[in-house]
Amino acid sequence: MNGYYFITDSTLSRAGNINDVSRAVACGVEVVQYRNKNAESRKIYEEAVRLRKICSDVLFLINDRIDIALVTKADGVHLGQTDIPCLVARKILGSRKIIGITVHNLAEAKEAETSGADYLGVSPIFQTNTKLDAGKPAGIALIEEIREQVSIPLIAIGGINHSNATEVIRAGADGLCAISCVVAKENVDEEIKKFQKLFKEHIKGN
Ligand code: TZP
Ligand code: MG
Repeated sequence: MNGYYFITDSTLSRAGNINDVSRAVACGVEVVQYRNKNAESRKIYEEAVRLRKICSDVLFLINDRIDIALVTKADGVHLGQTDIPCLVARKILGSRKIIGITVHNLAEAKEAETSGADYLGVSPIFQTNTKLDAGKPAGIALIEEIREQVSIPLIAIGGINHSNATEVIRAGADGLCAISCVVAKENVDEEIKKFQKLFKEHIKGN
């Protein structure tokens, strides 16, 4: 799992989740996470069914909702520290589904890896207005610290933009997500491509 990781945000989106995800898939993103904190379950279910079809050839993950992931045959879920524990989610989902866990420090990262997480969301790296309860920015030092002691992929998130993404990648993140500076812009695909270019340049530079 690496490169630009796409997360939906219908409150910031200009053209809606269906349009944004179609564009992200056309850009060649490897992962799409459907995150919807505001809608009722019926709406989330119906949108997830549509998004699953658009994401037939990319990894399709659902934020928080194990039930929606199961019923839409998503590839997995993304869970936070206050969601269903990773070990319990694994029991429900089985060994073949992907489970991503948000972590804020090294202890949470080690615990998530031991509990069978497939990748970690390292959060928040910088200050963000997109998730108001994200906590105190950890800086890229947290990516470096976790990178040294944990071997599963690290996806950095929180306040990442085109100016600070290079230091995030250099710190050891396998992937990154930047919601507001992609989804709130008119040309979602152009913004995604800029991040994808940074990853390509990093690979070449190494
Ligand atoms: N989880 C941790 S920070 C965050 C999420 C979903 C929001 C990131 O949004 P932005 O706009 O890229 O700062
Ligand atoms: Mg959650």
